[in-house]
This record gives sequence, structure tokens and C-alpha cells, in this order.
Amino acid sequence: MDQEQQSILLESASRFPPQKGVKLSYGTAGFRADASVLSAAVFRVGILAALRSLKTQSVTGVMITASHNQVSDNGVKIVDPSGGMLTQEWEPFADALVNAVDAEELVRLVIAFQEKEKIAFARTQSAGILLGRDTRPSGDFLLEAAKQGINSIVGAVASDMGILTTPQLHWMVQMRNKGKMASESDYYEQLSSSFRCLLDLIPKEATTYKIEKNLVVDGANGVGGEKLEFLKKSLNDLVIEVRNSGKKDEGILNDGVGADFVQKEKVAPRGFGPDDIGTRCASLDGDADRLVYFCLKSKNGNEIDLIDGDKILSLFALFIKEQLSILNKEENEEKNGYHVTLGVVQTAYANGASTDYLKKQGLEVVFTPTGVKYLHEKASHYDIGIYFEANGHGTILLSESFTNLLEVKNNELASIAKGSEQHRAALRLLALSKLINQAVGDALSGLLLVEAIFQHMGWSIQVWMDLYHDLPSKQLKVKVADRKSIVTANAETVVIRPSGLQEAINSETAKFPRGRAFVRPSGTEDVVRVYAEATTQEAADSLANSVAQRVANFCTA
Ligand code: 16G
Ligand code: MG
Repeated sequence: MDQEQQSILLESASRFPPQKGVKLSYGTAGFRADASVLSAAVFRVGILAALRSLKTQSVTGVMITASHNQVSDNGVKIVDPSGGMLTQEWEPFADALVNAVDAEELVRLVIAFQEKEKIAFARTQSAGILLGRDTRPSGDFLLEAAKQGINSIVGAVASDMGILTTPQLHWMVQMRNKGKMASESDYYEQLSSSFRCLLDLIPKEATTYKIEKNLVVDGANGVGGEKLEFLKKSLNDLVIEVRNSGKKDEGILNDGVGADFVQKEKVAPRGFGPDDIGTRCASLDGDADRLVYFCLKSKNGNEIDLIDGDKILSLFALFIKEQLSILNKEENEEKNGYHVTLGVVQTAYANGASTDYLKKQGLEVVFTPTGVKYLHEKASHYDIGIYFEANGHGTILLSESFTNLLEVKNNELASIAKGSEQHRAALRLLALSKLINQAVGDALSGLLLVEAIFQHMGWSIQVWMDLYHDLPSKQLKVKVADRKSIVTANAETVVIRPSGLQEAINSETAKFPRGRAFVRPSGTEDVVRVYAEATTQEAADSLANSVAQRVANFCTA
């Protein structure tokens, strides 16, 4: 690194001194904290995103959001050139950079890393970084900090894409690096046209129920509500009412609203009441990368039937499986010479009833640790990989080779069997590949896919809810001296340290029919999480309590 670059870096870094005593860690969701202590971290993440762009010679992204956290928090994460999360190999550097005590240490770290990674600095523009932020008031000054971080690397150019959902920014980075149209209006155009295409392909005779075209969506008073208000204008055949849309008088971001609240509390968000009983409702989280559905069930309360990520996944899997079997009709593997691998990825939090159901449908189900980056990676090993966390994070990935094969098949069928069910199945899968955001889970794109499949199946919400019935479950948190003293394996289903704890969990679990329990250190809070399920709520509660007790005993010993 030349002298000029060093002094620019030193000078600008001294304008963003870190808050004393604040130590941050690049968890599954990037850096998150109270917005007032985040300027230095965001400035430094700007530097990191610029370095990543220089290294890969591709566009990267910086998203400023704290998702479902309270409005006074904020956060920052990097979008890798693929459109996915920052590569895990760079996370230790992200931690070191953000926690550097002063500008001098920061410059030293950048020089050492640049040499190790052989990153070439160039005077002409060679790095492009897209910036996005959600609707939090602190987003403005934090975005400025990110820009200054980027500008302190010679040759790096920041483009402010404005207020966006997290998945919109991921999508833009992915599209830019594929050399495709990547503006926000291109995003809306892609979603609405592929949605329309799926509706046009619905078999006329499919509808056994009168399809309910009304949907009410809780926008968490955040960016997702605002964007959906815009998107819905281009959707015929679907009547979407957005509540908690983020308008000033409607309420506070994530306060008694949003997918995280609905999924954890299992109650309706603010703004929903008895008049909504029987209506299909959905909820987005604060940055619109999580989606759950729900249905109000009690006249005098806000009790709901929750349709979580597991059930959304099941709907997607059934639809894809159906299209694949139509497509492969009359053709065996040898004939078309291509075996399509379809895989479903879940975490240990997936309700056992969902896993049983998926396996009974003949689907291959695999597990990874909690966190989108793990699920995404695993799903990418299949021709079609569908992943979801129970909390509503998830998407579908279609491999490039499979998408190419679909294109070929589509052209072939268009000339020999235009309009046949086989041809329509190919067209449906192609439309799905455009509607679903393949960079990262996206509540808006996921919602449109659910709605399109719903109309395709001709289902009522009750049919969806009745696909299988969740086993009662319970989650608890345990405060311990050092949560990292718990080490897990096999996708967090088994504890390997401290020794003896897994045996203790096994002996508690054995007391309950269909009992299942696991523990893991949280990646976002200083607690150990306990999950238990069993055939009754009392049994699940009791199993969770006794496992929590065992954790407390082992971790203080
Ligand atoms: C983060 C993860 C989410 C995971 C959650 C678990 C991403 C984008 N987000 O929010 O996938 O479910 O952490 O939190 O990966 P926990 O470790 O505190 O249980
Ligand atoms: Mg989120």
C-alpha cells in the first residue's frame, strides 16, 4: 500500500474513533448494536466491502439494518459478489477490523490483510459497492459513515441505492455481477411478470375451492410494508391490504408487529382483530427477509394458527415435486440423461412433524446448523435446493445447469408439444426460478410464490394448515457464565462439550414419547437456547425445563 493510500486511510479512520468498551462480533446477522455506538463499525465495514470488491473484482454490497431488533438498534452486513452472505473466511478479519482500538491499528491490519490476500489497489475505478439501508432513522448517518469508509480506499466507488429491503440489495448485487438488469424497478418487473406468468399457467380445472384472493399483510412498520405497497400496484388477481406499512401514524418498527414477533409469541400483530378471522394473513420482518403466514382463530383474543417457514417450505416442495413429475412423465432417466436432484434443507428447529411429512412425500431432507449461510450453502449442492428455517428465513436455489436444461427443454417442447402439460411444467419452473429471489430469502418474492402456488393448487388456507400438525414445542433461554463452553455437532443436535451433558439430555428426553430436545449457544444473544418437543404442550414444557436445568448445572460446574 502506498504512502498516499495509508495517509488517506489514517486521516479518515481518525474521524471515526470506536466507542470505548464496545466489542462487536460478525455473527450470523453481521454487526448489530445500539445505533449510537455503530458509526465506527459501519465506517470500517465500508473499508472491508471495498477490499472484498477489489479482491474479487466484482460488485459487493453493504446493507444497514438490524432486521427485527428494536428501532433504536441498527446493524451492518456485507453482501458478497454471489449475492449471498460475506464469505466465512473473511469473518475473522471483519471482527479484527471493527474492534481495532485506533486508526493506527486499523491501518496496520489493512496492510497485513492486503498482503496476505494479495489485494491490488488501483487508482482507476476498480471496486463497486452498492449501499442500502432500511427505514430506521439512524440509517442516514450510518450510510454516510459507510460511504466515507469506502471512499478511503482509492479506486472504490460507492453507489447509494437508497432505502431497500435486505433481499433487494442482495438481488441487485447478484444481478449486477451476472451482467443483468439490476435496478429496483427491474426487481419489481421481474417479480410481477413471473408472478403473472405462473398465474397464466394455472390449469383451468384445478380449482376445487373458490380461491380467496384477499390477503392482509403485516409490514412490521418497516421497509417491507412500504415496498409491498408499491409492488402490489402491478399485481392483478391478488388483492393485498398492507397494515403496519411504515407510515408515521401506524406505529413503531417491530413494536408488537412483524414476523419475528408473530412467530415467537404466536399471537396476531397489532392492527389485526376479530374481523380478520378466516382471512389469509402474512407477516414480514423489519427488513423483509423473513415471512410467516397466520390465521386468526379466536373472537375475543389475538390467538392464531401459525404457518411458519416449515409449512411454507412444504408448500414449495410439493409444487416443485409435482412439476418435476409432470416434466419427467414418459421419460426415464436414461432417456433424458439427467437426474434432477431435489433436496430440502432444515435446521434442528424444524418441527419434527414437518420433517416426517416431507420424508413421507419421498423428499430428501438434510440438516445444517442455524443461520442462513449454512442452509444456503447446503441447498446449493442440489439441482433444486429448498431451504427454510422455521422462523421464516428461506428460499429456493436452482443450479445453473438445471436452469439451462429447463431452457433447452422448454424450447424443445415449444416446438413439439406447445401448450402440453409437460411444456407448461417447464414454463412454471422457469417462472419460479425468476420469481424466487435466489440470492437470499426474500419475504416479498416468497409471498408472491406462495400466492401463485395457492391459486395453482386451488387450496383454502385450511388445507395448507392441515398438511400436518406441529408437535407441541417449547423454547427457553438459559443464562450461563460462558455460552461458548457448549460445543455442538451434527447440525447442533448433539452436545459434545461439556462431557456428560448430552447423556443427561438423552435421559430426560427418553421420559417422553416422541420427545426431542437440543441445546445450542445463541449466535445473537448471550444465552444458551433450549428447544424441546413432545406429544403434548405440558410434556414439551416439562422436557424444556428439565433440559434447561441440566444446562444450568453443567455450565456452572
Ligand atoms: C440470525 C440469522 C437467522 C437465525 C438467527 C438465530 C441470518 C441472516 N440470520 O438472525 O438465520 O435463525 O440468527 O439466532 O443468518 P440465535 O443464534 O440467537 O438463535
Ligand atoms: Mg430480517
